[in-house]
Amino acid sequence: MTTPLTEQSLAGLPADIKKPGYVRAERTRGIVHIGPGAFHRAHQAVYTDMAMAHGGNWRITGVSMRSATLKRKLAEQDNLYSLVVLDNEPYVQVIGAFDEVLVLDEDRDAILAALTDANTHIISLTITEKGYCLTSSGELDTSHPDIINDLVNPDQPVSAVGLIVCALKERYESGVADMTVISCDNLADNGKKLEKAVYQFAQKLDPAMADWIKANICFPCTMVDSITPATDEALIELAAEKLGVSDAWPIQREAFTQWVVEDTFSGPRPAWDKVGVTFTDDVAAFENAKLRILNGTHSTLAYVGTLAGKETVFEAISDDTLHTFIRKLLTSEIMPSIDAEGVMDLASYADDIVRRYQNRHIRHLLSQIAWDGSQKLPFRILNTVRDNYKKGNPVSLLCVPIAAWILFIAKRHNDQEQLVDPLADTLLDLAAQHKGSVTDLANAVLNLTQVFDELTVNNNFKQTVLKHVEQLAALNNENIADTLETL
Ligand code: CS2
Repeated sequence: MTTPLTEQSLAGLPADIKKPGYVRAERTRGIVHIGPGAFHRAHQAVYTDMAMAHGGNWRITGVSMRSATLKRKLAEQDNLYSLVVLDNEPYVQVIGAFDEVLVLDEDRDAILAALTDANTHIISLTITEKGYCLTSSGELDTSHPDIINDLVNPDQPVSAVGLIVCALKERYESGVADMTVISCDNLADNGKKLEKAVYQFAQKLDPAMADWIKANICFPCTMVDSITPATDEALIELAAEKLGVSDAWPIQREAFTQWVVEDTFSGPRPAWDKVGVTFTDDVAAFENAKLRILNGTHSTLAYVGTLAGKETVFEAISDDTLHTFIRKLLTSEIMPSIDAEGVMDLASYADDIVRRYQNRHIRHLLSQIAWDGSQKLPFRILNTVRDNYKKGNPVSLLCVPIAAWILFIAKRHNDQEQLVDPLADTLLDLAAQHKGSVTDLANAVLNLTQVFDELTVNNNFKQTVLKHVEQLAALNNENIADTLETL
């Protein structure tokens, strides 16, 4: 067994490995991050690590809502881990920002203490779309079991919203509003949605507290971006080879990274502005462009690419017809839906994104992106469909990923493979009921208001999706890609 990555082994790492630019022991916690998965550790934690070289106590306590694996693995290596950047000029950087990882089931008291600590000035989140417990119209879902639980037991929260309100209650009682809550998930208007969910939750407990939160606490909107495939064995081996010591949970990502944050804070923040974070008054254009251009085409590649027999983003985008389809979808239906005049050049932004998909060093599994379709597609595709209807623009190509998602559900059911989605039970039940007819299945899925909201009664939308479902269902893997040429 090789020596693990620890404080002790840090000094002896090869010279080309980047290390924290500060003395870890001298810095204390300033951030509690809920959901310290690969994306957070490859993105916000890296910015924070680099910002600490400019000063400040901004170590991060991670709060895992479920799994204890990360806590165990990082604890054995003094909460250090390595970031492996896979691009034309690869490099490895050891990140020291974490001070510990806590797990909700095991460390409730320590988590509440960290959240209410006077030195914690930022609560940030990467909990994915489903973690916000919102209805399809963006309200707090008070029928969600976690929210029901937390409203009855507000001191024993199991939801992120419940945890945040616990932390803010302490600030409300002390009257010190020096805390900012930052959503870093791929949701349109993420800060506003979180603020509303927190407000609606707090209002049910104590309206005066809810009003205080609204008046005093900032929830900036953000756009986060960096392609971060899940950690696998190959990465663990590569990290060990580069480091000369073993890292039980390294992370990987492309060199490109972007973080745009609304410049509204109710307390101090790390020197993020010195390490590449963009602060702006208006994040909406950035957010819309990223969600629709990147995440929208990512999900399209995930479902259409899987039907066409591809395994990774690189494989899918290397297929000429898939590539051409993505370009057509971007120029004729996605880009015209975004109002970014004076903020960014959408055409070159989209070109750069397609180029990022062509990074041969990154093995980003389509199956990873295909997770949670019922939660992702509303932000990535359906909002674009809605805007196109409003503007009188076409929606036909946008209906292809929706059709492909429905066929993907049918395929998972037929192949008896797991469907990772909070609505998996409902979706697989529908697939079982309509096993003989994808048209019937599509009709049933398109009636789910929790996904499609008012589009469930839009006949034109439904007919267009149905047409694509029938067309794509009639094909086998090889000619799915070819058929896209005819759409
Ligand atoms: C991806 C995103 O897994 C997914 O659904 O579309 O995680 C994507 O890689 C990031 O948003 C890129 O910033």
